[in-house]
Amino acid sequence: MDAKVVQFSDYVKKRKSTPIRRLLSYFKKLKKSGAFTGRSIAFLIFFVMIACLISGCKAPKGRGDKLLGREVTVGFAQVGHESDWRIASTNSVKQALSEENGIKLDFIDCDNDTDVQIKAVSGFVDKKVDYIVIDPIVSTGWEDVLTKAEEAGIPVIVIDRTIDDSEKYVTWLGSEFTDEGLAAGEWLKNYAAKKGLREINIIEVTGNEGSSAENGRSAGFHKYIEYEAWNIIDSRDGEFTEEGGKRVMDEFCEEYKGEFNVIVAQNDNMAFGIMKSLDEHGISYGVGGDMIIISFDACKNGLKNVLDGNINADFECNPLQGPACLKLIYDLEKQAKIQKETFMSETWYAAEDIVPEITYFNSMGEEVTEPIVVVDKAAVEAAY
Ligand code: GYE
Repeated sequence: MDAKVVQFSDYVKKRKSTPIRRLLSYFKKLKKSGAFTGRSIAFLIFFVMIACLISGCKAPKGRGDKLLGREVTVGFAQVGHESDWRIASTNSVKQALSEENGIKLDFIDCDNDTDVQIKAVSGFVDKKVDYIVIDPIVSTGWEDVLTKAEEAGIPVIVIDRTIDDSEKYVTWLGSEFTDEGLAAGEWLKNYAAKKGLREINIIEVTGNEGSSAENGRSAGFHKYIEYEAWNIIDSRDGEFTEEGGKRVMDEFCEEYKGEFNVIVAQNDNMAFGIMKSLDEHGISYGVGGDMIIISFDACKNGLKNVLDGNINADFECNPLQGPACLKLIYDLEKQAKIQKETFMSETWYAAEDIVPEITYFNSMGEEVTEPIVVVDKAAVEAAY
């Protein structure tokens, strides 16, 4: 047990024993004085009621009835540490699933290795943790290990990316990636119309193949490529990293120089690498440049680049999923009914005030109108 847990149990002890101790000392005094009268018994009952009320109400902020009544162990198999988004996700989960909140977290950074991730989950089952949280690197290959968790009676919570080949998890919490891609397509359609761009020739740098973030963003954006008959020059995997974005863009600059005018980066870190490559190849980009850059995530440095006019539009993906994940665990502890899916709310950002809003059919087939927020200093400040 480490220092924090000791402090926590000390606190519980204090809360429970104070009124009882007071009651016992009152009893002793009464016994000594031989004063067990009707009046003193009535006073005693009144005192007991007040003591119960006080002990019930005096819980400090953030705890009280949220306490789990037992230490809950949670194993979290995180994707890795490839991007600003990922770091924010890890911090958010670690902060929420803390000992202060009654949770002992077993965290494994799987470093983008799917075998490591399956082994991590299998290991959590062997360790008999109370819950398993998975952010799946890829969306397939899960049935066996999730069956093992189910047979051991361990509920699995999936966050961020989805698992598409097994139903053996209790709930999922994350973003609608297809909508992010659709929104990006609708924004580009409107932006190109306002700017009078006749030809759209796209270079796409995707995230890890097989991840639901990549699948969804590609599926959404490619609907527009199809409907609008835009040209897609090439598409390659930049693994969601700055180095990957730089490497792929270097290749594209060599192979297709002068043939493209739109670059889609499926996350901000790859956009940073892409911009480095464009600088080295003497290609201008952003507001007033030769390339339109579209990115996803909207992390702090991403939005700073939008504010500076380097990235034209950035479609947010919200990594701050820790508190909602904690709430799901509390609900499961209370055996409350929980939803199979929870969606994070997200904002679409742009550098210029040219497309104030977009209207499109989202992945549920609903027609939605959403604002495009022009980035200012406050938006950068508030970003993760
Ligand atoms: O966009 C990227 C990260 O799964 C939504 O993974 C996440 C993606 C995010 O590395 O930056």
